[in-house]
Amino acid sequence: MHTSSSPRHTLTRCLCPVMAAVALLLSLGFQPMALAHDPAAHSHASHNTKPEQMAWGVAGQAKAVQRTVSFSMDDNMRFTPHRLTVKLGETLRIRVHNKGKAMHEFVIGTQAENAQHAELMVKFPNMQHDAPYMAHVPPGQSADLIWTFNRAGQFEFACLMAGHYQAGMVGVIDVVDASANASANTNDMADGEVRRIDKATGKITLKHGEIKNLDMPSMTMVFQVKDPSALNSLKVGDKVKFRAEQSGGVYVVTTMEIVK
Ligand SMILES: [Cu+2]
Repeated sequence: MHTSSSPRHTLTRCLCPVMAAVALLLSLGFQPMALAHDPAAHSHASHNTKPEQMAWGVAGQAKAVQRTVSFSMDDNMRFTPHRLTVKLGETLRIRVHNKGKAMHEFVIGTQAENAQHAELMVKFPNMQHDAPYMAHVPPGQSADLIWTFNRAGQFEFACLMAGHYQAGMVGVIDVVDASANASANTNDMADGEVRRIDKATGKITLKHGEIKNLDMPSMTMVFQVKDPSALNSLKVGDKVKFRAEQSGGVYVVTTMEIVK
């Protein structure tokens, strides 16, 4: 385990002396345009002096690690555990062990990004990628990732080896903004009455009162439910308090409780 910190941390990942020199010059303030290189000849992510902000967080530094979480991967195409909850802003060391006889990997991303990437891996099974949010782990070996979860939301970790994602080798990461939840309990809960429940698609129809945080007046409408298992304890006619957010053009119920 190395404990070097940035900007050298990113340089140590780089095996290409040209790009290492470029990265060093950049870190000293040189302008990138003054240096010619062929970007196609290199993988991208590990060559930046500053880690790239992704929708699901940013590469973390060893000295910032707050806790270590461990996962195992196996040839049944499963991660154990398959769920991870993180506080917004936390930096984790993610230790991944491959118990199987096949190559597996652990790639953090949005659901959309992983699904698209998984499809490409089926089409081009020999593609190799390298980025700070992924680890390729040969059979019997372990690898570490250090990641800072500085974006709230629901993300995935997935194995994108050809066919593995499609076989269900995927898990869920919830990055929770504790301050947002605290305020949800006081101000931002709207009143609703359940009109329709669709467990198959994880949707609920609510006749609701004003939703202040969305600036939306009373109406009856369909919401996506962030945790569809919440629908199991509901029935039509139940009165609820809920919080809804807009996410990618969809209205999502993020918190919901039954009012007695
Ligand atoms: Cu796999």
